[in-house]
Amino acid sequence: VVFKAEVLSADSGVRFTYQIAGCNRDYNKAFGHLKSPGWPDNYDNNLDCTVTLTAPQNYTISLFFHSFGIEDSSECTHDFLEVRNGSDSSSPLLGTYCGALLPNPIFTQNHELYLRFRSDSVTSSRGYEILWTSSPSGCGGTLYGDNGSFTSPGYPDTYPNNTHCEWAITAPAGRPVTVSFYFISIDDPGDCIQNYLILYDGPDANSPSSGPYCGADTNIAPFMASSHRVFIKFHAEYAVQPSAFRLTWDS
Ligand SMILES: [Ca+2]
Repeated sequence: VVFKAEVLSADSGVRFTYQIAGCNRDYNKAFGHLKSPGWPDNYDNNLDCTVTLTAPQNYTISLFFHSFGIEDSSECTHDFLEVRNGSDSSSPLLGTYCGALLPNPIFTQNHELYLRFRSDSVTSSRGYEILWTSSPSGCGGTLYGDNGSFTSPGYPDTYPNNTHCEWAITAPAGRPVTVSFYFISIDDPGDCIQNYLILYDGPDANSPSSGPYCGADTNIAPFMASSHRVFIKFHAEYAVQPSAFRLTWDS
């Protein structure tokens, strides 16, 4: 804003008021990052925001909660985030969330999600940071952002037999990515041939690789990439034992 006055008299003045434009959003893309209004500050009172995600036709969406804090109340009647599988408020309800516990990821059966975030007139909290991606193969996709997390399909439940997922992490240019093994339990006889996770230091599977990883090692050192891009391949022919993983990244 530039204000310029040639002549000044005693009762001159200018005053501005502003308000944040509406918080409704519609995204027509395959991946993205959702933050509550005002993030990383607490959200405001009296918000009612709807967000629709529309991935390409024939894709399914994975929604990963990375950070979460919404005023807790019985049955989430005060503040809440509601997620529906479809394009509007009458689509099937997948969940209504509040409190401080990180919700489990959501995996849709189609390419549309409807989210509504509502806050009442008192008590706010820090809000949420959510990552979403989509792909035509039921799992995997592009993961964009300076930090985030993602999981095996169905997490925290066991992934299905014959699962093959590929994720491509892209952080802002100039920010090398570090991937941490928050939780990993990949059922395998020990040779990591039928069921495994491989990380690549670059944009695709032609880049130098790290792994394969399998088993339930709780002490795997973080994977430090040399650039802002990491490619991840997960392959599982079967799971006999309960198996799942969750990885996080920072840059
Ligand atoms: Ca509230």
